[in-house]
Amino acid sequence: MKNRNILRAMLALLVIGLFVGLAACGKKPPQRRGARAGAGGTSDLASAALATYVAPGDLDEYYLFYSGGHSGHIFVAGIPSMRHIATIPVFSPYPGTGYGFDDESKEMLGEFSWGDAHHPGLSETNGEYDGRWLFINDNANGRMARIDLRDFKTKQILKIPNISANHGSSFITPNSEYATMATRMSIPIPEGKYADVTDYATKYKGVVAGIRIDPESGHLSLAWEIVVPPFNYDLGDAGKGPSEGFMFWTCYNSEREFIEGGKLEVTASQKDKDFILMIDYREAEKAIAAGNFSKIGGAQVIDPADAPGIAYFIPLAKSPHGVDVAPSGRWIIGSGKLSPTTTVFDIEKIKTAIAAKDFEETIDGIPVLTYSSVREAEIPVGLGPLHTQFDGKGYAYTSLFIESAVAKWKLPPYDEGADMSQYVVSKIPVAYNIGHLVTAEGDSMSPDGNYLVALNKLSKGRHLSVGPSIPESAQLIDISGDKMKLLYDAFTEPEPHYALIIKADKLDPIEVYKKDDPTWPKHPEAIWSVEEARIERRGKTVEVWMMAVRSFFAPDVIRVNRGDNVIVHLTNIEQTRDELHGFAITSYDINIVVDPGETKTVTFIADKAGVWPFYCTNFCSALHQEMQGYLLVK
Ligand code: RUQ
Ligand code: CUA
Repeated sequence: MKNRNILRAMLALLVIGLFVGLAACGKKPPQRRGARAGAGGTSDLASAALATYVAPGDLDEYYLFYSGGHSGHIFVAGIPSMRHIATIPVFSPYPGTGYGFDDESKEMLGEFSWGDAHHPGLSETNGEYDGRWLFINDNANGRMARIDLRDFKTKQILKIPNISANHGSSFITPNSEYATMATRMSIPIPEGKYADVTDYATKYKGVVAGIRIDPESGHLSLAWEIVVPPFNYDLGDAGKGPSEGFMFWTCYNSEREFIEGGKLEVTASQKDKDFILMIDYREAEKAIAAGNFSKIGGAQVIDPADAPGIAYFIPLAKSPHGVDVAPSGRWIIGSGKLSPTTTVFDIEKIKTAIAAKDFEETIDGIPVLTYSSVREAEIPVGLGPLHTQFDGKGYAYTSLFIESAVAKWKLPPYDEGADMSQYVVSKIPVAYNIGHLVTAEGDSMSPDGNYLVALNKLSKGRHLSVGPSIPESAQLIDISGDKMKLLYDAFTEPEPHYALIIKADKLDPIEVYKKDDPTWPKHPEAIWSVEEARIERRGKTVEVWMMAVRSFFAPDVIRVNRGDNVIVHLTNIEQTRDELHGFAITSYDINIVVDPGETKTVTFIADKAGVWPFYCTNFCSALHQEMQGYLLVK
């Protein structure tokens, strides 16, 4: 850290020197870096440069995990440098790490070759990120995945029935008991059942689910489902502190209709209010234990009409998007996209209203709490409020899509009868049209409040042009002081939705898979010496135990007959960090990568006769080019 401060001071002198130099030289310089900072442009380039500069060899303070949207991946960057350091493939194959080519990852991907990764969720202990697992939802195919943060690899993809387009996911409860899932686009359930859209109001259903997380292994399994009216369940969050035990989802289209040709954007915005759905998951556990459910599509599904106390609706300004629980757990913040305000609800008032049966109406067995009884305040944050994050110092930050800005505002308490606009303390423009935003450890019970990343939907040319499809933009904003300051523009592949920021020292990833490490399951087909390398034939199956080490494969010739079923177990016996080997067979569409100490299996039919070289794809030594062999198919 001290070295870094010295470096920063030196850099400051350099930057100042550069400006003086430019001013002194009469010739007009080429466009200076930062000259077009524009929206959210910082007035102080030198201090922004210092704040984001991570010297060569120095390390970032935080990890940023951003979802890759329909690329199916998660991107990893460092903060404050915003340098991209890794891509974690989740729902889509990724040749760079051989993901989706070996038997295990292929099986995990199942019938799908892509997914739509939206909301990463970090495992928590007592409401704090514990750095064990990262979860992410697939908005397209009713799935959720778990990534192990010891090796940054996807370990499980769980598909559950009845959830159609899982968007309100994956939000994690304070001790990682559950992750959430929810239907974004209602359908008749189970999937595969037919009903015309003209029967939307009665035959289509939404479903929300609790996904159990095994406390030891992180393994995901379906715990319960609850059938809910055919609204569009959008964003979610898990309660904490006084709201622990509850899950929240916003929903739109409480008009519960899908009119052919009627444009959902119009038909779903008729009513003045939509809702936040609130689920008491301890009641869900009781209903399951009492056998109070029916089996639909293989899942245990609870009907709230038969389980009073399990579900409530909280009215909210129409067409809401984000719902976020403040660090204390007391305040539930919901934003209606079409209202210039964000609404703060009080969990204490919610509990009181439930106890007093203070309901406006009941929808499909779900009581609607009286709005005026549970609302704490409406804050005039600005146009198009979407998502809210927190700094741990009593402030909230709401993204304003239409206004292209972030509003910083104060959480309760508020003075009686006060003009609420005074609590919106500052705003910063962003470039442009912000969707999600994330603060350092912002979903935990003690956010750090140093940095905020604005995940913008449109960047409109704040980078070299790459044609009509331009990168996604993420802006790093300093929120450590009273005024928010723009520090840096970063860009990624399509398409980050939500992101999470965790302190770097909370993660301690492994460097190699140690040969005798008891904490990793031993691969049953691993081999560790040339002597163990072999090929065995059983009928039409040829099984190969192969090892890779700098810079050869053993065996390096595989002889088979056309039509044989070939199984290759490849172990990389290196125990040195970053000594990876690849195994690609030309024209066979096979490309696996093994990390040091890792074993992977690939099974294929040798359906092309001829001579097919295989080679190592990862540059591993000076003689990497020589690391090759032959698949001979007679
Ligand atoms: S969404 S821009 Cu998938 Cu989270 Cu809000
Ligand atoms: Cu092994 Cu290149």
